[in-house]
Amino acid sequence: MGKLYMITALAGGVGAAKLIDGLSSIVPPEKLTIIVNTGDDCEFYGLHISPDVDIITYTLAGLVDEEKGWGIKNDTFNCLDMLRLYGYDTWFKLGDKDLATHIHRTMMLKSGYKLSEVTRDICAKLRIKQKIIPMTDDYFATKIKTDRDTLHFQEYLVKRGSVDVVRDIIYDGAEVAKPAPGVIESIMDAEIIIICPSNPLVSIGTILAIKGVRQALKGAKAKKVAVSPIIGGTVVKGPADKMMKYLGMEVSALGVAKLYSDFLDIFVIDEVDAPLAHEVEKLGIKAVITNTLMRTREDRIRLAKFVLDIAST
Ligand code: FO1
Repeated sequence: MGKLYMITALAGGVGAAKLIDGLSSIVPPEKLTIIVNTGDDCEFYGLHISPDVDIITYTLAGLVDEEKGWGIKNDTFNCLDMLRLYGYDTWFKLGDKDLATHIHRTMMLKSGYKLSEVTRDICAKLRIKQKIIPMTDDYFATKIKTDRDTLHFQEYLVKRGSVDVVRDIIYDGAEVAKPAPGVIESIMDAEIIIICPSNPLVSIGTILAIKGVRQALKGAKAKKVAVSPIIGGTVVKGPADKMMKYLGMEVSALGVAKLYSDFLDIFVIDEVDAPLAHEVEKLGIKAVITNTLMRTREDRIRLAKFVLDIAST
């Protein structure tokens, strides 16, 4: 790779973290900014949890539990065991070390710092040199309207195991939430923008729902490349396929391309989806085909290199 490009990535949790890990091994850290979904943020025991921000942070710090894709490796759950004894709900598995992050975040927020400032502090302390920016410092909660009730996203995903029929997705707070400092700037300054293979509705869709973000993407000079999170009609992880089906969308890479068609230049789809390339191109998006599965670290690096090569030619 010749020129060193300024790269901004839009990211959710586990799927995004794999590509970000690949990118971080080939891109100098000062050239990489990651804008992260905060629609999944939740509160337990008075603590502010920011799951996607933590997944990206722990991954870049080399701390993530690789098997689960979230939490800290070799963490213990003594605190949670004790909380269970006291009668608290413990379905959201917060490890002992992980809890330290949430305690630190909550204490800083209570002292008046913004989520983006807290994130910067955590990154500095974990010696992360890439810039991680939460999409907003304001309240934003993704809620899932099922055929029975309305749930916070983590209740839908973790507590109920994403078994419910999804009637609607509510971006609670989207009308007032402003982009965090640096979000719009990093989109406008980037030479390459990467939309990670994350849930297009509840990870990327939330970022796009923040005032000014979609507009900035449309106007940005950067080459905008997305990697499809849907391979052969299903997802590697998470409920994106179920959600898209219930909401009457086409559950395929093409269905995802349609959600990004107003700003996207290039769409990276898997080899098994090669027959969809023509339809993607009819949307005015260049379709490129490769193996998008990231099973190993080598896969992550290979896909990251592929994305950068495609974006810089
Ligand atoms: N995912 C689960 O499936 N079960 C859990 O108990 C769980 C706990 C958890 C704690 C901290 C954290 O940062 C993430 C956690 N996740 C858990 C992952 C999280 O629910 C989702 O993967 C993301 O919100 C979607 O990107």
